[in-house]
Amino acid sequence: ASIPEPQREAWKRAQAQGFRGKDGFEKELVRHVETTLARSMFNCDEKAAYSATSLAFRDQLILDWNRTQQNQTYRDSKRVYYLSLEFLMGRALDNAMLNIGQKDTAKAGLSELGFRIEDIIGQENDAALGNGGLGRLAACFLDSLASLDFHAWGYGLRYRYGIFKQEIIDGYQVEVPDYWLDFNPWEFPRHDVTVDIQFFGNVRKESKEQGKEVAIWEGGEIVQAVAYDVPIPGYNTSTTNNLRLWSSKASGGEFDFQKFNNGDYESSVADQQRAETISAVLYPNDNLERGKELRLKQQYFWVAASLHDIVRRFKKSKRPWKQFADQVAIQLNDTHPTLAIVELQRILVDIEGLEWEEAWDIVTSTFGYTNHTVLPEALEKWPVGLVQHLLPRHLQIIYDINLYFLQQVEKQFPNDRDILRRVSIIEESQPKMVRMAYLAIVGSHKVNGVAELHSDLIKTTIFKDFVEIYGPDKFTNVTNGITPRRWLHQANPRLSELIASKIGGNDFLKDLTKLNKLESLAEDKEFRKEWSEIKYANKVRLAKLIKELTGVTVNPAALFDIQVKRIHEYKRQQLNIFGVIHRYLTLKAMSPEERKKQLPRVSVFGGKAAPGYWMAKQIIHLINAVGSVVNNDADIGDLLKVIFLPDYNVSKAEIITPASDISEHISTAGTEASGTSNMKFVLNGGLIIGTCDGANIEITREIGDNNIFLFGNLAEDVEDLRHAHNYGSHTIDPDLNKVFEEMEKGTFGTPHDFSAMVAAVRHHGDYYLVSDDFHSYIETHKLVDEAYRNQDEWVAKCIVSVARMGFFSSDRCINEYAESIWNVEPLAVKS
Ligand code: T68
Repeated sequence: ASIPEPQREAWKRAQAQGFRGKDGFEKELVRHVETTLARSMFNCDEKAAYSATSLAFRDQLILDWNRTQQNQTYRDSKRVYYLSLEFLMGRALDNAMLNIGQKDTAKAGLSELGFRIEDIIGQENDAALGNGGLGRLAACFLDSLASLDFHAWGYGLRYRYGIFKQEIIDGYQVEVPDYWLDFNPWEFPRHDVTVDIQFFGNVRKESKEQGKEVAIWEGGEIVQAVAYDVPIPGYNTSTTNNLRLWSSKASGGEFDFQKFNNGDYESSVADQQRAETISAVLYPNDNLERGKELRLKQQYFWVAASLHDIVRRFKKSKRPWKQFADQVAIQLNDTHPTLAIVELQRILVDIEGLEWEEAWDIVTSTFGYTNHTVLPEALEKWPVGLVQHLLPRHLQIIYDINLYFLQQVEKQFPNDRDILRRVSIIEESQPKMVRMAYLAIVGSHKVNGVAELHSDLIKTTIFKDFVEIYGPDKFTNVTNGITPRRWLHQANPRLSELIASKIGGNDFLKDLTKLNKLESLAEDKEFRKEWSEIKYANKVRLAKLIKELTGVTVNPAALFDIQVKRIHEYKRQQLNIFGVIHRYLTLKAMSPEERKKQLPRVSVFGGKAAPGYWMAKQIIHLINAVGSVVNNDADIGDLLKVIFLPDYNVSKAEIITPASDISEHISTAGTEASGTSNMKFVLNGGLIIGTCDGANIEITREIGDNNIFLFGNLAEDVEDLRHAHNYGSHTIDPDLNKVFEEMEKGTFGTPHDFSAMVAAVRHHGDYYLVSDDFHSYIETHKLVDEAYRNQDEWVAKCIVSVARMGFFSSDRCINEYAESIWNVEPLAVKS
């Protein structure tokens, strides 16, 4: 349906143009208020100003976005498809303004019209389509892919409800639904891009010519997938990539008219609602899989729609199938999209008529799989019966994949029967289970972990047998990274500006290793002063947020100690709060004179607990209970404040991260695959206290071990310690025991409320090694206090650390994926 050649000149004369300068921006803003929104200067509130500003910037983005998409089609180069069930994007407007390079223009324009840009930015709901690190990583990757001019698309689900909003009521977490779509200018419904997705039904075999059999999957029900596209602007480039999110709808329009006309109105509406349920809500668990049918439906729905789209795009190029993997790289963000492997095999064999081996070759060359955890409770498994019921043909294909795979293993290890049981994609348990990680490994050409220690651990523990089978080269490491655009430039504009002014411009935002030019300034007194002033201002900004959200006044001159991340026993917020209680008891035991010599501290916590994770909710309750005692204790005053910031999310992280003096990354060694907030905090000039876990180890290597506070047992000793707890003796650290005794006295409210947390350490094997690490944790915090007293040295440490953080850009990370897994190169839009 393209415009005929002779008419294209007229088209070009009429082509849309972006706005220029402040006046151009104001004109567009007012136009959107007055026409798009049908309002006027007499009823333009901040929400309306936000809407109009977004629409003005959206217009700019669309132009680049269209050009990028046309260019990518025209060049017909290999594309990367990033399949993730979560994209934790946060807000889009600020990011769009900065990436386009027009934030100052907007600021001046808005101010002339009577608005403060911060207030306008603050009107936007976060796009919170993710739980934590895994979802935020996907968002950082999209930013880097676009900023580096890679031809890449993200595919995800358009949840009507993102991660729940957290309220704290009487010290307990209460979940409130996150209905975020009432006005979302950043998405484009593509009602013309739909895919019918089949569920249930049965499989029939039909004989074809030469005794060939084909499988026909028929019956069951159809749900329609509708595409919603979100533009992803690169920084300082016109490349604007696409994130396609699928929304579910009853097939055949609003509802079944046949039923409706037969008078069965209720059931036609019920069908519609059942279809819409698929994309209704994000599952709020991080690092836990609960095996719910609706979750499997979500996975297949999204995977099938995405693959249909990818295959359709490939077929337009009229290339032979054997070129598929030269044109398409699909990265699986964890095992959630593993059914894509089965679905592509089904398309190639059942629909396109390829032979099994030829198809399987294409499939395995196409996929890469990223693992994000070694925690057994997070490894996905689906009951065979459930898969059979929902996706009968897919189960057959899974069995065939497994059969071929096990035959190969048997040939390779003829005298080892047990290995077949161990590596089988089907776990022979009661009920039988499909092991998704194994399926993902067998169906991919590369498997990667997300930090060095983690990638080593998966090779020696959960995937050990597969290293024997495939050899070590199939397994690799790509250490995570973060985008410096959002996590430095956007979150900490003053620091970004200071750095730019000292090292000769903004280039570091696209080549973060350029930060190393800062190192020589660590000894510069004047520079250190400017640096400290910015940190202080960021702490004032956080103190204001704390006051707003909790009513507690904190002193910005105190040491800010922050732990913000999902609440999980393995992340050990309990260790932190036990440490805070210990500090409180120590202060209480001091004379007033002695107390005066102590360093004031603010302990900040934030993070959501999965709604069904009872122990995590107890931890939140304890933090709040300790806060209400400590914060109101006149003996203590400013010496210690304990804050639980409700509803931690991306936009709050942008305020919290730049304000830390020290942040906590204290997981039991070997449990946190990487962690990414550790990188964000150091990049913003905060030091960290942490265990030898995940990316902490590589951060230490980069910034130097004198610039980080490491403590605790090592991963290699964890197993023995756990064994000793269970079968030997387990004496609780005496200082920790005092903390427990205080809790049992009722100092922080009803002791019974916390008895399970105490028992987990004392009587249930202390699986997370809280007692084992307690002493070294407390001692290390003393070192933190001491170091902080010497502000000159402290600030120098911060500067040197920032200077050495270049490695942790998600740009480096994406370049590694591109080279070692996807085999793609960047291609900028021709201007
Ligand atoms: C995180 N995983 C890792 N999972 O815990 C973290 N899980 O160490 C790592 O830095 C990050 O991934 C990025 O690699 C998660 O965030 C989940 O959120 C999740 C969600 C659903 C099911 C299982």
